[in-house]
This record gives sequence, C-alpha cells and structure tokens, in this order.
Amino acid sequence: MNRLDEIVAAIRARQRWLVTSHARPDGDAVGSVLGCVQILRAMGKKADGYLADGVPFLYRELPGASEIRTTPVEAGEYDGAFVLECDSFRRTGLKGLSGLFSINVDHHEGSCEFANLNYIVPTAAACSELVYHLALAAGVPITAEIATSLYTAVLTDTGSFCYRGTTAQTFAFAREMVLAGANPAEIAQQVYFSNPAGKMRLLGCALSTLQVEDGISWMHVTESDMRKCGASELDCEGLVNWALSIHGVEATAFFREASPGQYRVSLRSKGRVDVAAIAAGFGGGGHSCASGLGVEGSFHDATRSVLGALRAGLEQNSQNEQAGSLAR
Ligand SMILES: [Mn+2]
Repeated sequence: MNRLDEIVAAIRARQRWLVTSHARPDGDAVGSVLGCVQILRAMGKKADGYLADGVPFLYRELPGASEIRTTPVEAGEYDGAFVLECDSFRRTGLKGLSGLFSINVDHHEGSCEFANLNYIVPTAAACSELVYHLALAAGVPITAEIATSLYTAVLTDTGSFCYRGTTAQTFAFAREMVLAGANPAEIAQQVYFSNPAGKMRLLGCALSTLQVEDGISWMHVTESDMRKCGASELDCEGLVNWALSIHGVEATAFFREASPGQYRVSLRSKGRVDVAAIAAGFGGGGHSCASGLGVEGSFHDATRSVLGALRAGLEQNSQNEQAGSLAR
C-alpha cells in the first residue's frame, strides 16, 4: 500500500479528526488546514481546524476560516490529528496532540517523520498540493470552496508563483484548482489588496530602518512601533519581502522585537544563500529561500550574529561559485 492509501485507510478507521498547522500561520498553513477539514468532512468525518494563533486578517474571508478554533485541545475529543506544513507537535503551539494518532503532511526539505504516518514531498511548492493528492487518493471531489483554500495556499507560498520551486507541476495544480472553481482575480484581490491600514503604516516604519550593505539588507520594528502603528504581530507577515526586492540584494533579514531582548527574525534569499541552514543554526527552520528564527539579547547582538551568518553564507557561495568556474 502506498503512503497516501495508508493515510486514507487511517482516516476511514477513525471518526473524529483535528487538523492543525504551525503557530504564526501563513497562507499555506491556513489554506491547507481549511481544505483538509473540508475533505475529511466530505469523507463523512467530524473534523475541526485549529490554529494556535488564529487566522491572519488576510485569510479571514476563506471558506470556513471563522470556524477555526484557537482553544486548547480537550483530551478525548478526537481520534486523530493532521499536522500540516509543520515540523513538530511543539511548533503547532497546541497542547494535547502527542497522545493522538497523528498524520504529518509536509513539503519542507529535511522534514522529520515525527508522526504515526508521514507524507513528505519536498518537490511540492505548497503543502496544499499534498492535501490535494490526499483528496484524489480518497476520491473526494474538489468543491469551489476547497479549491479556493488550496489555491490561496499555493499562490502565497510561491510568492505569487515567483519563488524557486515553482514548476510546471505547480501550475498544473493551480490549473486544477481554477477548473474546480477557485477565482484567481478574487483571491488576489483578497490577499494582496486588502491589507489592514496598520500593516501599511508598519511597513513605512520598517522601511525607514532599511539598511543595505554588500548584497544584504535588513530592517526592524520594535514593540513600540507596532503599538504606534496599530499593528499586530500578524501584520508583520510579508514585510520582509520589500527588503529583498532591491537590485543587488541577495539575502535579507527582518527583525521584530517580540519582547525586550527577544527578536523574531524572518530571513529571505534570492537563492544564493541557503537561509534554512542559517535559521537552523539558531534553532529555527524553513525553506532554503524563506526561513525564520528567534534570537535573544540586545538588538546590536541580534543583528551582529544573524547578519554575520548571512554574510558568511554569501561569502561561502561566492567561493563555491569561484571554485566552480575555476574547475570548468
Ligand atoms: Mn508551505
């Protein structure tokens, strides 16, 4: 039996399912959870979506988003858990999962097999593509609602089909979603032209701190900036990309003060620096072009250590490229 058939059999054998993803959810996390919940319901199961930090503003219009639960999981309420796009139970931010039968679906390179059943496909551009595979294996028809959630996930996780890892297969999946009823213009309107004003004010604040040096850029926002702008932590999603959009910049870091002496850092790369490896060095994780981590200490120390690692990564890449061209 292949892995997907095993998962379908495990679903059929259990009635009550919980579906979750990582804390600070992005579009792929939200879209994959919403799509998966509906697929399980179409299979006649009870299914509830959980996201410890709730649904970010941009994704609140997605079908089923208002039903997402943030409360702790009650013991005995479920027979199994889907953990999507997430490398551990811990990163879900939810308690009470580890006792449940679990299924892990992920597209991150080097994701570990922490669950009872694991479906990990690093060539998928978004986790939602794997949720679609699950629907196909289960024989569940893709409704317009499921398609809308899964399309939103792949749209955002590929940076609007811009990132490395966007392949013909990604477009084939997107095409299937559009054929099933996802509306690309409406979804783009919702995701890219519906920002809260506070987020835009925070972007202005962040851009005013922008620094660029030797192919690396960085910006930061403080707790007080967030308060002044009327912005929430979730409004930080995506701001990092503005600092990567600069000619000649290969990698960028966005520092957010989480509490005094604690920073959340988002890293992005155009491909020459593996920012997943850099984040891992700080106990964080992600993709080679998009990752995140936490650091403690003064802002000076936080920037020095993270920017030092980015510089070393870029330097290493230049040396490898030189060695490569000498070898040719
Ligand atoms: Mn993803």
